[in-house]
Amino acid sequence: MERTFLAIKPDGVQRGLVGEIIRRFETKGFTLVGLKFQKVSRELAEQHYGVHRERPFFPSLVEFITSGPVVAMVWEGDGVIASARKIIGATNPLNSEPGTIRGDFGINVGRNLIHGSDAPETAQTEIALWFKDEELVAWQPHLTPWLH
Ligand code: 3AN
Repeated sequence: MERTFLAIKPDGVQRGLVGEIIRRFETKGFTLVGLKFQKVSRELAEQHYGVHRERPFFPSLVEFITSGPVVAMVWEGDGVIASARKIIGATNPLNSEPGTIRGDFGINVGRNLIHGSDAPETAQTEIALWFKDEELVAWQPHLTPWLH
């Protein structure tokens, strides 16, 4: 089953959008398999954004992602990588469609609320970078007996 890495960035946490953002993936039908709330070290930030190392905005990107706590998550489901990118919306919130997370809540490309892996290879790399195997929960909601 496909998995992706998502992180609610410090602006999403600061603005009280954690519940709203998680709700969108839950109600879509994807399965949460990993979740943690943490401050990001400079080392982790630089590894995570390694592909952007040469870009002019790299220092401010690292500065921002380490500036406050983030919610790191792994979500599972058929086609979750591409679907999550659609739910998130275009990189620049001014170009994101209404109905997407960035389209509904953002106006600034440097403060675009949430990160989502862009392909199977990056999803695998990012999940391994942010989570240990034992921090991920393999479960199938539809096979779990009703609890109420
Ligand atoms: P996405 O997050 O949509 O995959 P990427 O991977 O191209 O976008 O960029 C990673 C992050 O770098 C973005 N989420 C955004 O915060 C930041 N970023 C991208 N382009 C710019 C830019 N032109 N100016 C400032 N920050 C940018």
